[in-house]
Parts: sequence; structure tokens; C-alpha cells
Amino acid sequence: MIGAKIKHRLGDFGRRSGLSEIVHRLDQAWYKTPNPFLEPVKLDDEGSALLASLRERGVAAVRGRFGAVAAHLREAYVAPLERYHAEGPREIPFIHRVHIEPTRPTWVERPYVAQISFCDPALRELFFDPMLTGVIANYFRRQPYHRNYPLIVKTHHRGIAPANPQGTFHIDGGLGQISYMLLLNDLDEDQTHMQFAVGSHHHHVPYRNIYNRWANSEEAIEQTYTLLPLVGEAGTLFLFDAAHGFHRAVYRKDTVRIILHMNFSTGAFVPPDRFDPIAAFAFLDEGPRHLRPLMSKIAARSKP
Ligand SMILES: O=C(O)CCC(=O)C(=O)O
Ligand SMILES: [Fe+2]
Repeated sequence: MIGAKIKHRLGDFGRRSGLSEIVHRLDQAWYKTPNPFLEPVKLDDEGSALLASLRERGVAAVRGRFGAVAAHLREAYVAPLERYHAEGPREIPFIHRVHIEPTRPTWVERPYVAQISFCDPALRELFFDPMLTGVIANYFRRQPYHRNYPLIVKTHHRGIAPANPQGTFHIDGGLGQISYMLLLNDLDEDQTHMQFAVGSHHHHVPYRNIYNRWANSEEAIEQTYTLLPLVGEAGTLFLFDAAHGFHRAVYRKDTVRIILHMNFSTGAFVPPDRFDPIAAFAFLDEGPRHLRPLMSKIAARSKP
């Protein structure tokens, strides 16, 4: 966070002088060094298998468990968002902010993106699962935190936007995040979906290329790694190391994908939104130790 602010201040001068890279390295050292005092979370067989997959492949799938959660998200969030998009703004419970795309999109084609609350009791299992957050804690070997408010994202590629940076292999550099992608509609490879280059999170990306999405050779990545398509039934949850593993969106014209997207980090770069009050998460104090700080970076500490 501090590193990001300093880098921002340094701007071009920093980049030219190499200072920015030094700040980046200090930032990474701070947020990525394992905490020797943190006991690993005890995992059951499912958790151990997910952790092994995340470590070896950089990606893991949880199938058949969040079907009911996805159905709730479609009914209570996606359905009213469709009306919001078609008929105009309205209040929707547990939705903080909606971004409607301009008629001529200049980047990716997303009819809407909504930032949602962590307060819906029906979504606690998704946001605060002790086993999944334990997998992430053990992967980081540091305390994980929710990094930003979950997003519901509808992608509807119509071939209007001229360039899609997310459609090129990239890493979400500098953010140190493990991302969740929960599918809210059934997807196969003929529809817009994400591909993850399996094992590419072990590959070191030089600093000069971290923020340059066009620097990586698509062909080299395609030839070096097995590409995992993030497809499946609605309710399939993918965890992936977005900070280190190459991934890209594969856009299929005239198809629709709706997902819930969420990120965990060790505290690096937390965006400024503070929608939900910290008091709403007192229940986390009753849970295992690694759950308790989960909301501490992004919840509001006092009334506005
Ligand atoms: O839309 C996609 O499939 C790409 C998503 C992506 O780049 C990310 O989640 O970091
Ligand atoms: Fe990404």
C-alpha cells in the first residue's frame, strides 16, 4: 500500500531512475515474506488437495459445493441487476455500487459490474469459509485479507470494444492476490471464459514487464503451458494465483458470462472503498484465528 503510494508519487521520474523498482522490491519483500510466527491452518483432505493444486498448478477448482450460493446470487443480485441495466437505477439490497457500461465501450464489453456487500448472511459460506481461507493462509504463509468488495461482472462480447487488455496473457502484477471466480451461469469453451496457464505462477516475470500487459509472448505461453479453461456448471468456484500466474480472457462473440469475482491479499494495495461497518463482522471473532482479521483492511471503522 505504502509502496504503491510512493510509486505513484515517483511517477515517470521513478520509473526512469529505477527508484520505482526498488520501492516495488521493498513492497514485495514486506507483503510476501512468510510470517514464521503464523501456525499453518489445519486442513482436511479436501483442503490439502486444494492447497497442493494451488501450489503446483496455480489454480484449483471447487465443484458441486456452491450451486445454491450461485442460485441465490442469480435470484437476488443478477435478476435485479438485469432490470437495473434495462430499465434504470434502483436500490438493490446488498449492492453498494453499480457501474453501467457506456453505449460504446472502449475497453471490455461489460453491461454491468456491481460491487456487493459482505453482509448478506446467505453468502457467508462463500466469503468466510474457514477451509478455503485456510488454504489461502497456508499458500501465502501470511494472514490473508479481503482486498476489495466482491464484484458481480457480466461480460457480453459483441465485438464493439477495440482492445481487450484482459484478453492478452497477463499477471495482476503488484497486487499479490489470490482471486476467486465463481461461475453464475453454465459455461463451456464456446462461451467467453478465462484461461489459466497451469504452472506459470512459478515463472519469474521481470519488473519491467509486470505492468506491461503486451510484453508477454502469447505463442510462448501457449506452447509452454497447458491452458486450463475456467468453465463448468454454475456454482463452480475457481481459486487462482492472479498475481503470478498468466491468465487471459477468451472472448466469444455474442455469448454471455456472469461471475462473482473476489480477491484476497496479504494487505498489498487495498482500494479505498469502505462500505460495510466492521461491527457487522463481529461473528468472525467466534471462528478460527485466521478468520478474525479477514475484513480488517476494508471495513468501515466508524460511522460516516
Ligand atoms: O475476464 C477474464 O476472464 C479475465 C479476468 C482477469 O484477468 C482477472 O480476473 O484477473
Ligand atoms: Fe487478470
